Amino acid sequence: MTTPDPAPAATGVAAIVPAKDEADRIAATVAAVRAIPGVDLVVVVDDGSSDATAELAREAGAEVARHARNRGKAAAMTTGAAYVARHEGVEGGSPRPLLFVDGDLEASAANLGVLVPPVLEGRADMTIATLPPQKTAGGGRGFVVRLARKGIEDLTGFSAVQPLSGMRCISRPAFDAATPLARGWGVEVGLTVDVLLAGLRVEEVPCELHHRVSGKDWRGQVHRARQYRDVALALARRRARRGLR
Ligand SMILES: Nc1nc2c(ncn2[C@@H]2O[C@H](COP(=O)(O)OP(=O)(O)O)[C@@H](O)[C@H]2O)c(=O)[nH]1
Ligand SMILES: [Mg+2]
Repeated sequence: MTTPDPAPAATGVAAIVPAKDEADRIAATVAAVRAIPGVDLVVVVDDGSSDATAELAREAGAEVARHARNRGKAAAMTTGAAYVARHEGVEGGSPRPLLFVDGDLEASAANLGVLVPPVLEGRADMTIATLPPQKTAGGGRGFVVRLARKGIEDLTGFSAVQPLSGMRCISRPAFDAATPLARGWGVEVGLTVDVLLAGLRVEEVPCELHHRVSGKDWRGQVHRARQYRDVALALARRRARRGLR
């Protein structure tokens, strides 16, 4: 008796861009992501935008999934992954890894190519981009970053340089290990913790990226407050699951 051959390894990745009101930046981001070697599908998930994000993404060559109403970043990522699963193009092969990309990176998104080979070649289960200092300073004092870093470290022993970075390439088994995703802005911390606790390998990779930095204005403050709430909730849930307080 012969054992069946394992499914051939995936040769491409599917990019997912969760986006809300990114009309100014989405076309440049999509164009840059489409040019990354190995990316064979770009799905923009328009999360109830009130601007032309969806149309501009489609014109730039992305496929678009829409939420009629805003449901948050994690829900958009889940919708994107389900879209990819429904349109899986690799006949009989392993499901493609997913490349998550924020919509506000514009041309610098092309530099995300470094995240792909470690996952496609099976050296890592999830790669995470770390960003260089940005051209403008952020408006926060790093409370959310420190909460996230310490929470991840306490649960897993892994010390993340940039625990909130949204740019990640992740194998499908690793993605499944983190499903259902932590809600809202807790999604990145949830992914890191769940993938590590599943015994899988996470690697941070420096990447030349530039995005819109949240400032000191009220929008920036509200964004950071929501992030703090969602990160704290994601960590609390995971501590509770392990019987920790
Ligand atoms: N799905 C979804 N994505 C959002 C929402 N708000 C922002 N985004 C996207 O999430 C990504 C990161 O948001 P951003 O404002 O750049 O946050 P920051 O990088 O943490 O300052 C971008 O692609 C945004 O378009 C939202 O309400 N829902
Ligand atoms: Mg950003």
